[in-house]
Amino acid sequence: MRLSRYFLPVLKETPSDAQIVSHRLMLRAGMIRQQAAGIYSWLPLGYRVLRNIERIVHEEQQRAGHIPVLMPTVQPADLWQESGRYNAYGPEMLRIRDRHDRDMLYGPTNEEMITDIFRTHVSSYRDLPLTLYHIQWKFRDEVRPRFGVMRGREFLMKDGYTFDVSKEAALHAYNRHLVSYLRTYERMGLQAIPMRADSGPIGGDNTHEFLVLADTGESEVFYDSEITDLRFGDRDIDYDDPAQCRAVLEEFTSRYARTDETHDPEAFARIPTERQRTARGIEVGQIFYFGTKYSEPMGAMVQTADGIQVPVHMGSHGIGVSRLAGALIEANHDDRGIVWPEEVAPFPCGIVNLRQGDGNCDSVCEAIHGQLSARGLEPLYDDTDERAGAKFASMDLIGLPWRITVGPRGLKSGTVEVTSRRTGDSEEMSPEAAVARIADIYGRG
Ligand code: P5A
Repeated sequence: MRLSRYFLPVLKETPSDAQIVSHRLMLRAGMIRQQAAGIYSWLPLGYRVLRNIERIVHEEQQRAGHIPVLMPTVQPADLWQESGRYNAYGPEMLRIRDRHDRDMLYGPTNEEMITDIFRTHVSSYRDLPLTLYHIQWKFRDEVRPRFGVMRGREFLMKDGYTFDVSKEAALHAYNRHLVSYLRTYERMGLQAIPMRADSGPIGGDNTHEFLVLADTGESEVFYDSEITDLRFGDRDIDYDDPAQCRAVLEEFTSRYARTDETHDPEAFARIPTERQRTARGIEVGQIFYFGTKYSEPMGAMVQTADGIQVPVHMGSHGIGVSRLAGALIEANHDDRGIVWPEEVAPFPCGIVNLRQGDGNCDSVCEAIHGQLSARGLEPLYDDTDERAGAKFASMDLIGLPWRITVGPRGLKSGTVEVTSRRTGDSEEMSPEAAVARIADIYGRG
């Protein structure tokens, strides 16, 4: 992508209304534009990041055997009247009336709708277990939308729903989700710690939130410091094996880690003092087992192997997809801007031409651009007439993991410079070696 033809409205000034660094950087890097309180447009650079986050979430969901669907954003109120949540949900729900005076709503979550789909099409234990998920926009009329996409009113969520014939089977689905979430966040370069939490309006008493530690997080959390040493890594887990999933859950949830809603000061005090930690965290996901809370009132029944009709056991599992864009920046930035982890970066690398219009510089940049693009690694090529300092500042701000700098001085000896955004380390090499290096980093060598 040539910057001269792209749409990257970076801001020189720091926006005064943005209180946290990720919000400031998203505005300055031209990733988002606020359209109303808590409602954002995703500009090209932000949209690329959002799509990358979505892609990882999709891949990891499907790896765990979950099936993608797409439900609408607007829902009829009757489903929510059936479950009893229409009144219970309160002013956070955006209620809409259509031209026929029918009560509708912009979905804050989809337990009711998926239960309706299930009861229409499934009636036997033979069709279970089943997990359906989608990645769809939600609306919650939050009292205090703030921090940009972190607490929006309209936001993108991955929400998955599990259906099982028994509590035991449903708990396997819960454990499997916990494992797949650990893997999902780690792939994005994030450490998200499962913590015992409160279930709020979703219901049930089996729930964990996933928290990314950050000073700007909205949740206060208490944990045993040993927990931050745990890594999921590249374990090869059989998601269909309840014992393997349970073992991972036990490993990651046996130490004390709780949000303030479930904090137990006495239990916390029993951890050796030097391991007690109080911090703030960003909730990037939450999983719930709530049994028959929706299936019972909505009549979602299945026949068991013994021929008995029982309400199906359900759970729901959410990932804050748009919030993750902010959380990733909170966890990956320095005083010059964003430092994207490679998996989610909007472009794998940038090319800076230090002397636009110089035949040699231009043709080397074009060649690198073409060769990387041909390998599926489309770079962002700054082919504008800006001075070098401004080009470097913009590249640092938008945080592409790698930069290839092409200038007349280096080309005299046949080299370009490859620089890591994270470490700042630079290395000179031939243009061909630079392409090979980037391809190698991204596994396209
Ligand atoms: C689980 C999936 C649910 O809604 N029903 C379907 C369950 N859970 S949740 O915890 O309420 O939300 C899931 C995740 O969505 C993100 N999130 C938000 N992101 C941005 N702005 C908001 N206002 C917002 N509210 C929730 C969080 O990451 C949360 O964990």
